[in-house]
Parts: sequence; C-alpha cells; structure tokens
Amino acid sequence: MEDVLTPKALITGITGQDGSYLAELLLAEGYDVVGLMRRSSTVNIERISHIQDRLTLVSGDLMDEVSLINVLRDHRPREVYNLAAQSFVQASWSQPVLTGETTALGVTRLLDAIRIVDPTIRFYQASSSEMFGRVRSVPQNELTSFYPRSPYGVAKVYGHWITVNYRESYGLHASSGILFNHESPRRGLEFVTRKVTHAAAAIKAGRQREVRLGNLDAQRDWGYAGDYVRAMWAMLQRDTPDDFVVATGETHSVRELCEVAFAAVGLAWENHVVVDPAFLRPAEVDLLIGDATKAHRELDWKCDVDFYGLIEMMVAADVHALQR
Ligand code: NAP
Ligand code: G4F
Repeated sequence: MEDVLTPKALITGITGQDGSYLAELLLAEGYDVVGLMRRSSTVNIERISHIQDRLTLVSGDLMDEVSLINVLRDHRPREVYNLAAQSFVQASWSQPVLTGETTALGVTRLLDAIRIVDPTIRFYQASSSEMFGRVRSVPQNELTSFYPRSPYGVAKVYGHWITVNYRESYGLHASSGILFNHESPRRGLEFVTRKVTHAAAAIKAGRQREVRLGNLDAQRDWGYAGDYVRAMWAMLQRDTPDDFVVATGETHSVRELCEVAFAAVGLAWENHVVVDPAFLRPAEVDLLIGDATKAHRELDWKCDVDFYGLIEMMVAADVHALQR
C-alpha cells in the first residue's frame, strides 16, 4: 500500500547535473523520488548510478505531453521539479527550434499536465540568469528586466513567464528559480568551468597539451550546484509560490577561471590556453552578477562554497578521476 506520509517528488532532468544533486537532497529529506528520463539507445545514468536503487526511474519526454500526464497519474507526486531542458547555450544557435520545443514549450506541456491531473501539485521551474542577457542593471535581481541574447535565453524567458501565467491564471503553486551559473564535478564537459578544470588536470597528467576557448572576458556569477538545489527545495516548502534569484553575488571572468584552475595544478594558464574563434558566440552575455537578497531573507538560503573553493573542488575531482 502507498505510504501517504512519505512525500513524493518528480524530477525531470534527473540524469543532469542538478537532477543528481536534487535527488540526493530529496532522498536525505525522506522523499520518494521519481525521475523522468527520456529514452536513449545507451544508458545515461552516470550521475545517479550511486543512488539508482533508491530512485524510481520512469520514461517520458518534455516533447510528449501524454507521457507527462501518464507519469503524473501513475505516481501522484506532491512536488514537481522541472530541470529538463536543452541547457547548452552554444547549441541553441544550431538547434533553435529543438531548444524552443524543449526549454520553452516543454514547460507548458508539464504545467498543463499538472493542471489536468492534480492542480495542487507544487511546481518548480528552472529559470536562468541567461534571461538577463544584455543586462539592464547591475547586479540583477527579481525586478531586473530581461534581454535574452540566445535562442536558449529566449526559450527560458518563455518558460519563466508561462510559469508566472499558470500561477496567476489557475492558482497553481508554481515558483521560478532564476539561478545564476552553478557548477560541480558533475558539470557537463562542454561548459566552460568543467572544460577548463578537466583540461588543467589532463595537461598536468601529460594527456593533453592545450585547451581552446572563446571569449576570455565574459564574466559569470559561478556557484556550486550542491548549494543551489537547496534553494529549489526551499521554494516549494513555502505557503505561497514566488520567484527568486539564486546567486553568489560575486563575478569572475573566464580568464580568472583559467588562472585559478591551472594554478591549482601548479601550471601557468597562459602556456596552455589558446583563443579559438570557433568558440565565440553570435551574441554574448558579457556580465552576470546576481543579487540574492530575497532568497537570503525569505528562503534562509546562502551558499557555502565560494568561487575558489568550487574551482579547486572541480580540479581535484578531475585530477582524481584521471588518476583512476
Ligand atoms: P543538464 O546537466 O544539461 O541536464 C539537463 C537534463 O534535461 C538532462 O537530464 C537531460 O536528459 C534532460 N532533458 C533534455 N531534453 C529533455 C527532454 N526533451 N525530455 C526530458 N528530459 C530532457 O542541465 P543542468 O545544469 O542540470 O541544469 C538543470 C536545469 O537548470 C536546466 O533546465 C537548465 O537550463 C537550468 N539552469 C541551469 C543552470 C546552470 O548553471 N547549471 C543555471 C540556470 C538554469 P539527457 O541526460 O537525456 O540529456
Ligand atoms: O559555461 P558556459 O557555456 O555557460 P553559459 O553560457 O553561461 O550558460 C550556463 O549558465 C546559464 C545560467 O546563466 C544556464 F542557464 C545555462 O543552462 C548554462 O548552464 O559559458 C560561460 C561563458 C560564456 O560567456 C562563454 O562565451 O564562458 C564563455 N566561454 C569562453 N570559452 C566558453 C568557452 N564557454 C564554453 N562553453 N566553451 C568555451 O570554450
């Protein structure tokens, strides 16, 4: 018989970086965790293999609303965390329609499925600081207007506003977390932090000679994914849904990232980083720095890991993985 006292949550994007940390957090909080995975021809559960036997993994896709309705009907979660997306900004120029289908319309499909199956479900939308794009003010908070600079950013603006709209139209408990960049040893290798930390470790080990990067001047507010999933959960524990910026409040350039990562293995970054126009973007987000005052005040949230701790953690994990 189903245990009605144990809270149940559905995570879309459970195979991704954030999905894995959120699943760990919810398990520790005593949840039954259901993870939505899309079908693929190879197994793709590297990030959650250590907790796989404690999860219920189900098949579904943000492109297919019926699959979402069926998963909600079959599993009856109390909370839904929508972390699934085509999340790589660079790829959104080569696949703009797919990005819109998944990252934008996928949110509507899931919200509609919730409205149909059980409108009391609490919903979290993974919004992004990419929505601020060409920033209108510094630092960015919940009131800063959006000016997205990529098909991904445009899709996230849609996902954010449809979440607000379903909250206001249908009274859903739907919250949007506007999260600034957050990283970890589980970050995909295509994102700049992991690309650099992995390269520093591989060059130190003699397996690679250089790393090719694009814009070294871009500045980001980089935090630790393990800290940021706590804010997602806290949003859904409130009586009223709302929108929150989650950020460290510090910004660093890609150049500084290189300095810190290569210094962690005793190398000078200038000897190994090559600027390659292939990695420049058609339009760039030059500067992101978040003001998370509202999250500090209303979610009692703060980050524990700073930029230097984060990059050193990532380099150490890459060094360790290469030694194995
Ligand atoms: P990620 O590692 O790229 O994970 C994305 C997840 O979405 C993967 O599990 C992926 O599945 C899944 N997915 C993609 N298309 C799907 C579809 N059509 N149906 C179902 N699942 C699909 O991303 P992340 O870094 O964990 O980020 C989580 C969310 O937060 C994303 O929505 C991202 O846009 C947003 N966000 C991230 C950051 C950040 O700095 N990390 C900042 C702000 C917002 P596969 O494994 O099968 O590919
Ligand atoms: O690591 P990135 O690819 O992350 P980006 O574009 O900021 O997006 C990430 O954070 C968003 C939150 O703001 C999320 F919504 C999104 O899903 C994703 O997680 O690039 C960071 C910066 C950019 O300015 C890019 O131009 O690094 C610059 N960069 C320079 N060379 C590079 C490279 N980025 C990548 N990926 N690869 C390079 O070689």
